[in-house]
Amino acid sequence: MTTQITAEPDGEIGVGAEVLLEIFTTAAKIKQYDDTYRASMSAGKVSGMYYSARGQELIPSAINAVIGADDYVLTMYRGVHDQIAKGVPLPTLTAEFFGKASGSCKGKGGPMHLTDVSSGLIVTTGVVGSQIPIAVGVGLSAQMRGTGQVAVVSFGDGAANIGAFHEALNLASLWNLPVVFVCQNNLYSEYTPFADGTSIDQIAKRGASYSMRSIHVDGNDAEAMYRAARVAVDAARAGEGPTLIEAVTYRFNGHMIGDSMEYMPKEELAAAIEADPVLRLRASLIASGQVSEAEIVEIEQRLQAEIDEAFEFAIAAPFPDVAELTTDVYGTENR
Ligand SMILES: Cc1ncc(C[n+]2csc(CCOP(=O)(O)OP(=O)(O)O)c2C)c(N)n1
Repeated sequence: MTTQITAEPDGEIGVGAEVLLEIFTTAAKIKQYDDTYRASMSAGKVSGMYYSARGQELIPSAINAVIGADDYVLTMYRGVHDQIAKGVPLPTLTAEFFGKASGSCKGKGGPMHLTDVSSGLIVTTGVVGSQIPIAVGVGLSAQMRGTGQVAVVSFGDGAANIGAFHEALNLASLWNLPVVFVCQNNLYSEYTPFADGTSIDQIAKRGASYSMRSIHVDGNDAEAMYRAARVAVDAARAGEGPTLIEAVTYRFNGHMIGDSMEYMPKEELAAAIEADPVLRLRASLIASGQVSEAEIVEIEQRLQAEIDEAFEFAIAAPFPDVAELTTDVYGTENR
């Protein structure tokens, strides 16, 4: 297996206008959902924990254009973009965020442990990096069952510094598992800049050291991100083992809502927002002449109606009964 780090994923892979529109539609849904969530918090309509992934939308949107409904996604507290891209229905997603009984985990998972097995979104975790070895187990299961399914696991640059990341990459490579490791490097780990907490300039180099196909890509470039996902998922499905993708991106908001963001240089943040990947893709789609602005506006209006409906449903939904506290504690109860 290659130990070379690919900077430019296979340029031969064509990315047609239809695929780009699909990526844009998913990304716009994530962006608008996030905008609505933060506006609802500011207006005092909703409260609780929320980890915005604004700025990172194109990564799961491009991956979603490659994987199927049967494939698995594992993510973390900053996982709203991964959850929406995987197709978790917005009403059950939003109700779970608000801790309501009609949420995907009956309100017991909340934002940090949101799971929706029927969508293939099988793990969200608040314990940094703990989803990475779980993905190895999920990949092993798919391999043993011979289903051709792929497990895609997202995590941040900070998570790539925990021991479990290294154990997971080692085993996945050794056992040739169908796992795609996606490091969404947003250049900050909580309040620590990437270079202050990581001993290497590219996380992708660590994949190469585990004899793993490794790709370093601009996660804000829809075409490059699609090619990276295509290479990794096709290889996993073909029995050619795991890939580590390091997708470089930037988060537009603080680690969590209420963060003063003093550790992020103002000019750096302003430049990232100026280069908003969703708006850039929107503009390039219109400029290419394949889609008109009116068609894009129609998509955005349809998405907003869907989002507003989900928020109204979730806000009005009841909280779980206190008797529910002791149910669903053991998996056997559901069998
Ligand atoms: C095991 C563990 N250690 C520490 C924390 C506290 N913590 C929460 S988020 C975070 C930073 C993670 O950064 P990164 O993996 O880069 O993800 P990002 O939030 O940037 O997307 C830390 C250290 C935690 N939740 N779990």
